[in-house]
Amino acid sequence: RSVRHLGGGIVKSPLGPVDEIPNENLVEFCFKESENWSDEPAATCAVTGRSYTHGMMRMLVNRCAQALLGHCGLQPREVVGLLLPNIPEFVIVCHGAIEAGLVVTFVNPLYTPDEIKRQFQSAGVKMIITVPILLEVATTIAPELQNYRSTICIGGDDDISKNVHGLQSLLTAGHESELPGINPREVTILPYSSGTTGLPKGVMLSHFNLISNLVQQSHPEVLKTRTEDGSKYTIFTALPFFHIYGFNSILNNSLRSGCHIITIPRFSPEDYIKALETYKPTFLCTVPSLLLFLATHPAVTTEHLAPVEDVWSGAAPLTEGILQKFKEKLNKPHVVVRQGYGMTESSPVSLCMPLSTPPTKVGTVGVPFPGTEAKIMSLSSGEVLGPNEPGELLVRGPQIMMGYLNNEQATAETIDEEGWLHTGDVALYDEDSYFYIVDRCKELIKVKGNQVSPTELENLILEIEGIVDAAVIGIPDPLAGEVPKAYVVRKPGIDLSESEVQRFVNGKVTNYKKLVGGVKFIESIPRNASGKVLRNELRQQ
Ligand code: 4UW
Repeated sequence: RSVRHLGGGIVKSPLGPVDEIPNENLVEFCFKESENWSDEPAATCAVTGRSYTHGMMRMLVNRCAQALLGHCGLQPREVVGLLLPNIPEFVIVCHGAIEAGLVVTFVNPLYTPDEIKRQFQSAGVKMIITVPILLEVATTIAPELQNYRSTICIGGDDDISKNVHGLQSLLTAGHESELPGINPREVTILPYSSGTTGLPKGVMLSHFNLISNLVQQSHPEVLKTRTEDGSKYTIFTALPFFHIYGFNSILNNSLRSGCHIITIPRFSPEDYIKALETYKPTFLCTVPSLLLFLATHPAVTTEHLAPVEDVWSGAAPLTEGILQKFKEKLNKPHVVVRQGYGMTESSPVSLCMPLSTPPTKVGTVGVPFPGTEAKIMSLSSGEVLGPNEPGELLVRGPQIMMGYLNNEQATAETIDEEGWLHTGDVALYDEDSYFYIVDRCKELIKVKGNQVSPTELENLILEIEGIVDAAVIGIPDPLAGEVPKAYVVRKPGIDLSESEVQRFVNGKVTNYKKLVGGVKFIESIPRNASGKVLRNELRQQ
């Protein structure tokens, strides 16, 4: 895709260029200073209290890397699939695999077996790393993955009959092997995103992409990692490490800066509140639906939030209503809830509110990250627009992905010849280069910050006998932000109800993809001349 530059121009980052990006692999970068805080806690599970110091974590990551190559026989560049909740050991196996030169793809552990299988087959997974409660799912999927080697179970035992290694025995057996040299420009993680259209695709992010975003994030106007008295932040997140926000912006940033990250394996109000009480986190990383929970749940008190000095929100639009309710509960006027804007395809952050954001910039997602450029392209004419005119947001910087795995066409449709990532979000910027996300011009639906691909749900609906066409859109929801709703065309005379369609789909997908917005039979799906669904027309219905 090419862009004509007429009225407007490129918005450079007011934060200046990015510092030099070290020529290292992600693990070297994240643990570079770990000796300085070797005995301090790196990660703690709030439910069980299991905890690792930065020094222990560094050592175990290295041991895991050696075992993956030496004992498990994986070769550098092969793909490992993580089927894991947020637990401290995520770091041992994920960063271990990365240090071994392997490529890591992670999946939502609450996915259905079919959803997991599809991603792992697409990514070419040779080993699944999981926990005892998901081991059966992993060993059922394993035979359907080509050239599969073995499964690792964290907190489980060796089981030769099922080709399973317990992590503990791998780490204690003293497997030694030489770790490979790693080219930081090669792919290291493969999260999945449906981008602007179609099914979820593997997003190839290199060490360089991820480190760039961490260096950009460490700009003093962007990130604080120490409290007023100089102690390191305690960072609490319920956001999953299998999503790029949790993985790079939260987990890797916490490791790199010597902070203490508190994890819970699965969100529940009780566990979340208990973690607030026990660990008194200073930094909360959130999405709008989590802020809404904190603001409105009667068991969350202002007292619980008293230690909080910094709050982030991103991954979905933050409404003024939610923000105000949360600020009332927090009752700390000096703490600003800072929004960031990111995408899996940009490692993830490209815009964020600097610490000095004036209070008058209500609803902004901030300015381009250091070393990041942005511009706005007219949806109708393709020309580049000036301030206060809404159009598609394009961003460019060192954090932009290498491309989609095995999908040159989708890559070319998303990153143009000049390196601009076409985000599929509609935005505008003001005279001071503050950006505002106003709409989405891509198909993507976001439910509580989670991606839902309409194509995936439409394909499932089309599996039902007697259905000829389907389109899924997001409709507004006060709790989730949006929920999926299906418009369906059935063959005349067929005996099929709307609730049967809903039940069929809901039985095949994880919770947040369910057709909570309902199913509606219609005469025909509005499409343009090239067959593209006119989603706005459906929305207006
Ligand atoms: N406002 C409105 C926002 C916003 C938004 C994202 O699942 P993905 O691919 O990725 C993300 C990443 C979000 C993120 C990461 C790190 C970070 O620090 C931060 O801010 C604190 C946010 O969500 O979905 C990408 C899509 O999600 C929407 C938008 O449509 C984007 O294309 N989105 N952030 N602040 N919408």
